[in-house]
Amino acid sequence: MNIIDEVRRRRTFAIISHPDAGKTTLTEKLLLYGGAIHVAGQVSARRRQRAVTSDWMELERERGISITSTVLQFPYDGYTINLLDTPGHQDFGEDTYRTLLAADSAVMLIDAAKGVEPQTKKLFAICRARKIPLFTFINKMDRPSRDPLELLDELESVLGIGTYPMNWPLGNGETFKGVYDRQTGALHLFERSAHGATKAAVQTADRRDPAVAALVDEATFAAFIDGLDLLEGAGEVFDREAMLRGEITPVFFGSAVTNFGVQLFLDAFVEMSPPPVARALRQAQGDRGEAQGDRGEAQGDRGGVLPDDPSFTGFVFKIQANMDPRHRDRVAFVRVCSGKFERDMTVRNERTGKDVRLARAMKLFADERESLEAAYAGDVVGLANPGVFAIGDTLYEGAPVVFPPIPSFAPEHFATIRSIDTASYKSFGKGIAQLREEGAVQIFYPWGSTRTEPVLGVVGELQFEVAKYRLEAEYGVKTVLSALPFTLALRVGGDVDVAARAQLPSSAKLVEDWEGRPVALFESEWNVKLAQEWNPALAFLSYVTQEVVST
Ligand SMILES: Nc1nc2c(ncn2[C@@H]2O[C@H](COP(=O)(O)OP(=O)(O)OP(=O)(O)O)[C@@H](O)[C@H]2O)c(=O)[nH]1
Ligand SMILES: [Mg+2]
Repeated sequence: MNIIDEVRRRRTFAIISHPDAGKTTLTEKLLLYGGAIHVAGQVSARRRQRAVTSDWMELERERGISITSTVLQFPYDGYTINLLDTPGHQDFGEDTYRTLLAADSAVMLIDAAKGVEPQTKKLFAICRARKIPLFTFINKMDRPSRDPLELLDELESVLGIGTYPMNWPLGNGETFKGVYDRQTGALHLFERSAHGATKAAVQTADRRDPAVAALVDEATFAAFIDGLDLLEGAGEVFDREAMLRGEITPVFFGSAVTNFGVQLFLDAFVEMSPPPVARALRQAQGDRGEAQGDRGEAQGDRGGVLPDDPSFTGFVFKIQANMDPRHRDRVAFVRVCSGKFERDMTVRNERTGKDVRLARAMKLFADERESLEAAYAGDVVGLANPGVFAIGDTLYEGAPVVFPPIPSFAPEHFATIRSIDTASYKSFGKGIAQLREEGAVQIFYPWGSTRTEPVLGVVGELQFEVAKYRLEAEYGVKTVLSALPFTLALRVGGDVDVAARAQLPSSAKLVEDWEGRPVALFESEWNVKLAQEWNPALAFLSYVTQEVVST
């Protein structure tokens, strides 16, 4: 098969939503119907029950929440699917943000009882900014739900996106009996299987069949028929181009936990969702833009690197250590953007300018991995990372290219962290370095210190807890954290010696970042203003590399 055919078969998407809408549960069921697993696990598995595949981290299983995004690649019906399950909690929003950069489309989950929730709104804004196609799955229909028409209205009014229901639910909660597929005109009735752990049986029937009316009470049936009549009366046709531009979203109803509507969704999704498209390059006026060379110029007007360009390009969007605790490995996640990736190939890392031989490449399936021979645009590849890759690195063969930088979020919470046991100091240092490399925390040190007591900076406080837990579970280091009152970290621009002697308000603190650059920590904007007045030769600059739609 040639590159064009391979690219056409790729579907790379992220599942996003407010916490608890059922992303990990839907992921598990997509794996089940996709034939990638045979028995689905539960998010909060009791002992001896199977736990879900994508929440592989011990703390995730303990808490029943997702903390880090997971990549699952599997074949389905002639397609190669790269499914990215993301955490919903805003404290892990930076990880979700980076993962969205690797996706070509997104599936937005809505809890049918709750509608559009705050975190969903923020994640939607990111998808909108990237103009990626968005699919909507209205989940938990097995529980008492809001009126489906009202939910569609809310998507339109709160998010400002057009909706096109692909199917329509019959009942909700106890009365939820199935969904009517508007494309085929078949009503899919489902039976609840034991804990939804295996595929549910499906029968189809005519929607006006008296046997269908007999399944539910009169009011439920009437609401179902009325809703459908209203939709069909409106006479809208599905506009695929508008979907590809992110202007309308196809909507599916279902219940991930009981498997209702999962197969229908999967089949429609692989057919409707887009394969990888051209990837934008960094703007030429950017500081390293000149490195784009011939390819950037030649393709600039075509919107960047084309997925079927024969030369390999890709970028690192995530780094994760210890997915396999026995091997203490460090893995860099690379999104392939063009060409053919082959094991043992040599590529250039644009940031370091060095050539790297990619000897250990992996196909990713949560914490499991297989060795990989080849990959194409859309695929996410795991590379063993002995410290040569960082988040945002562009890898390429042939003419130089640079993908846009991956912005980091501004930390808002700070704490000093100390290893309780001085004997474990080496492991402590290793753990801290790794968490920094993953972007799980930001690390600062008191200015000019011996770098023994780091200051952690995080976007959300749960990240402190994860750092502490992982240092102990993965590096055997018990730590104590002491909260600091700062809320802002600003880079100090100007002469370094002047910065070192800067006159700061007593509540502020001068620290250095990992690279040794001066950074000032402040409690309030007011203090930043004072510092600026007192030090006219210095500039107090945002620590983040680029403005992002903050989650
Ligand atoms: N009744 C019902 N419960 C569901 C359904 N889907 C998921 N749940 C439950 O909702 C809870 C949260 O599910 P998860 O799949 O972990 O949600 P998530 O969106 O991945 O959550 P985070 O990753 O932490 O943001 C779990 O207890 C699930 O069993 C559903 O269709 N119906
Ligand atoms: Mg989850």
